[in-house]
Amino acid sequence: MQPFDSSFNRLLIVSYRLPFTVQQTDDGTELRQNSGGLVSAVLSMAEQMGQRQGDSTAKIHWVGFGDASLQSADPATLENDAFVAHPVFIEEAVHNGFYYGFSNDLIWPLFHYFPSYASFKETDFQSYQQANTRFLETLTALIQPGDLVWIHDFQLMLLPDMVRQAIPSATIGYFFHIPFPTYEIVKLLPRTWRQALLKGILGADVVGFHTTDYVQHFLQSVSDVLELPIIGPRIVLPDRSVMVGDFPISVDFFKFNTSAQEADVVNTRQQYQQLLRQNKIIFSVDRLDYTKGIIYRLQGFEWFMAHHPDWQGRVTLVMTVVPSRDKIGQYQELKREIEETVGRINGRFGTIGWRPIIYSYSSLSFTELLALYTACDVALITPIRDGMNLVCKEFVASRHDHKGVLILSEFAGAAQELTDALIINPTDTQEVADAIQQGLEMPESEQQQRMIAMREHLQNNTVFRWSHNFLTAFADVSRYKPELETD
Ligand code: GDG
Repeated sequence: MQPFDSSFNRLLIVSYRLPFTVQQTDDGTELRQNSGGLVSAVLSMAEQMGQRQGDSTAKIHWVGFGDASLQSADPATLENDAFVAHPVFIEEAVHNGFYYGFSNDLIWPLFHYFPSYASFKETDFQSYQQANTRFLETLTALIQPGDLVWIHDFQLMLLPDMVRQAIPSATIGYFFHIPFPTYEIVKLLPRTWRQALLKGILGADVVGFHTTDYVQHFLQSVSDVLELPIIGPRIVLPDRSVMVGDFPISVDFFKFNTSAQEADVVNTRQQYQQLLRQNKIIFSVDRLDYTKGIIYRLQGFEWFMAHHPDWQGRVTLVMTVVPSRDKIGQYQELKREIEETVGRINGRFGTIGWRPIIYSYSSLSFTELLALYTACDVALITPIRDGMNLVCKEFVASRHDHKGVLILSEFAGAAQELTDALIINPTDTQEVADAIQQGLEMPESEQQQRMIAMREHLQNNTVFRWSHNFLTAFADVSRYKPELETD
């Protein structure tokens, strides 16, 4: 990768979550850094920008919500070798309306094509505005000339324009991690809300989505709602332009590839295989969420069991559901439905010596996750909608043995890239069942051929390339003169 032409002094990341959580221990405050994709990408960007860990002037400043654990912490302690955290404190009632209300009860279901789950409340929109303003206050106290501000995700759609109004010369990037839906869905938002949200995003210089479809949907919404001219990937405003592009996020390929070969992962994998008595393993893991298609997945597995009795006793579905948002009624109901369905399938097909589904409602350690990625014969990933889906990319990156089959929903952003997976429609029970059969019976030579192609793609398109490409887009923006193209 060519180093990007960086004239930025500092990187200011803004996202709902901070890069670490704070734990109070007997010795004082301990920071636990998250290992998610965004944190890895940002660390690598810091290196690319010539910054060095341990150099206090080169740390990355990260603005995010200050949860209860941060409220009692001494602000001077909120930094580690890589990051300085700037918590945004928001009073509980406003946070509830902003986060649980507008973000998770309206934008999340609506933008994942679940309009009937969406709750439209004026008070939630007001909380969303107030919370975005709180982020602005923390940010404006921080920004210096030459900084690059990179804002993330659907909780902060109003923030780019708020920053633009406060500091017109700021350099601002915005990345959207969930699907951007078709205009027909955006139109369900009240007119003033959809105008405000789109105008909010257009405060950025560069706006990124995972796929070209999301880019097209966004551009069409901007054209219809705000009636702004669009030239190629650029939205033309009176005084500047906004560059919109697809930047598919990815994983740290080398980390997964290498860690999957480490002794503790290999040992854990062997233990699992022994426990399952060398049965074939189908694996799935996702947060508890109605977007992840967990019920359809179970129905596909049930259909497969019913129509392929020769596989009974020879295959196990290991399904981990990671607790998430389980204080919300809809999620509690989904959990109940999943557990009822698992119980029914196990009751229908199980025997004294064999359980078709091993289900757990818990999270896995990194070692356990890698052990299951590498132990399984089939990874069954069936979201009804997913902006990208990193689990499928992590599975492929872990398969240094070139074995295993990926079954992937056509509605995950990743399906645009991982075309050598068995691509299915998750609501088509029979298609899912057929893919399970095809995956379990696929000759090793075909597994290898498909896996190698997908691994090559991921090796060339890591999370580091994602952030690199996003930052490189700023060079085009600064050179672009709208009047040259509109003439
Ligand atoms: C949003 C968008 C988009 C999961 N279970 C365990 C565990 N995980 C880790 C995985 C993966 C991450 O969580 C999940 O990432 P996804 O991308 O699949 O899904 P979301 O959390 O919904 O993320 C999504 C993403 O943003 C990035 O833009 O791809 O579409 O919805 O990294 O490994 N990790 C461990 N134990 C678990 O049990 N250790």
